[in-house]
Amino acid sequence: MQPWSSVPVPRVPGTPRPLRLFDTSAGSVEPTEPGAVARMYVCGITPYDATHLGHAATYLAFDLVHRVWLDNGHQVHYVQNVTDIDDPLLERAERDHEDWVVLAMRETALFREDMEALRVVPPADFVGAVESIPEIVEAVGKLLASGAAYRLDDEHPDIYFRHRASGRFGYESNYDDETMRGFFAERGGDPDRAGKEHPLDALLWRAARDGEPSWESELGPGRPGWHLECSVIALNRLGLGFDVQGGGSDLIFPHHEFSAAHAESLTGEFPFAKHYVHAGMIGLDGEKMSKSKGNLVFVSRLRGDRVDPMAIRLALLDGHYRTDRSWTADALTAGAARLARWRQAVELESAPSAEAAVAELRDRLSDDLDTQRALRAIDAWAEEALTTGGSDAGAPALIRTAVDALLGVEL
Ligand code: 5CA
Ligand code: ZN
Repeated sequence: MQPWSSVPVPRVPGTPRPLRLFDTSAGSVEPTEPGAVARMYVCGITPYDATHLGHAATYLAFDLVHRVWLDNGHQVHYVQNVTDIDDPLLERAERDHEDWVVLAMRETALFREDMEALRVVPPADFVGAVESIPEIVEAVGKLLASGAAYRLDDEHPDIYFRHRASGRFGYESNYDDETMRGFFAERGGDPDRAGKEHPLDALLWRAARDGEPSWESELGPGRPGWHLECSVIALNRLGLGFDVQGGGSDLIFPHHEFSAAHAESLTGEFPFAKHYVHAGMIGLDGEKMSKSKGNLVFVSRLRGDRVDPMAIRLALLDGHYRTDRSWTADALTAGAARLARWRQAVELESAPSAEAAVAELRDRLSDDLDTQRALRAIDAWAEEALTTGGSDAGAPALIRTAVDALLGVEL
C-alpha cells in the first residue's frame, strides 16, 4: 500500500540521548540498542471505522520512538500493517450494507490523512493483509510441514497453530493461564471451537464459508488468521530480532504473544522482537475508547471542526504513553493554549538560551518517553522568554527545530 507522505525531520544541534523503553516481556525499562538501521513494527489499524484518539495516541508514542532514534543518528526501518480483511471489517460492512473492500479503502485513506495531519513520520512499508496473502499461505504451509500447525477434520477444514509449538509461549505477556484464557476469548480468539486440540490454539487459515470473501491457495480456499499476518509482514521485511514490536496494551495478549510464537516456530530462532512496547488505552468518560463501545472521538471530526492538529498532538502527549487515560475537552483546550504560548515565544527576536531546555527535552524523552516532563521543559523556556526575555538571537530557532524534530510539533 501507499503510505502517507512525510515531512523532513530536521537535525537538532547538541547531544542526543540513547532511548530506553519499558519492555513488557522484561517487565522493566531497558535500553534500546539498535544498529545503524533501527527496526520497528507497529500494529496498524483494522479499517472499519475512522481513526479515533486512542489509535492516534498509540501512533504518536511510536512516532516519538522513531524520532528519538533519528536524533541518535540511526536510520529507521518502520513497518506497519493494515488488517484489511478480518471479522470486524466484514461485520461492519454487513451491518451497513456496504462492500467491505470499499469500506476498508475509505477508512485507510482517512487514516493516512489523519496521520499526515498529525505529522506522524510514515512507515517505509505500509502493508495490507490482503496483499500479503501469498506470504501468509507460504508460512502456513511451513507450519503444517513442521508439525506446528494442524488442520481440523471438519466441514470447514480450518488450520490452527499448536500454541506451545515454539517452546516459549507466554514469555511476551507473562500472563498466567487464567488471564490468557480470559483475553483469548475476549480479543478475537475462539476457545470453544469444536475439534481444536487445545482452547488456546490460534487460527492460521480460515477455510472458505458461504458469503465470506476467500482466496484460492494451495491450502484450499480461505482467508488468513490475524496474528500470522503481523508475524509474516514483520519477518519478511525486518527479519527476526528486530528492535521494537509495538501497539496498544490490548495487543499484549493474544496478538503479540502469538505473532512472536508463529515467527519463532517458522524460523526456529528467538526472539521475534528484542523489545515489546505497549501504549496505554485512551478512554472517554472512564471507558476504553473502542469501536464496539461506540464512545469514539475521531481525529477527522476534530480536523473538520478546524482544531489545529498540533493542539491534538500536544494534548495527547501531555500524559504518559503507558498510562491508561481519558480524553477530555479540557486536555484539548490546554493543548491549544500551550501551542499558542510556544508559538508566541518562538516569534521573539531573542530569548534566553535554549541549550538547557533542549538537553532536558532529550533527557526526558530518552527516559521511556516522559513526554509530560519534556513538554514542561519547553513551557519553562517559553515562560521565561515571554516574561523575562533574553538576548540569545538563536534560541527561538533552536526551540522551533527541537520541537519539530523531537516532538513532531510544527510551531
Ligand atoms: N489491526 C489490529 C492490529 S494488527 C488492531 O488492533 N487494529 S485497531 O484498529 O483495533 O487498533 C489499531 C491500533 O490502535 C493498535 O495498535 C491498538 O492497540 C491501538 N488502540 C486501539 N484502541 C486503542 C485505545 N482506546 N487507546 C490506545 N490505543 C488503542
Ligand atoms: Zn498486529
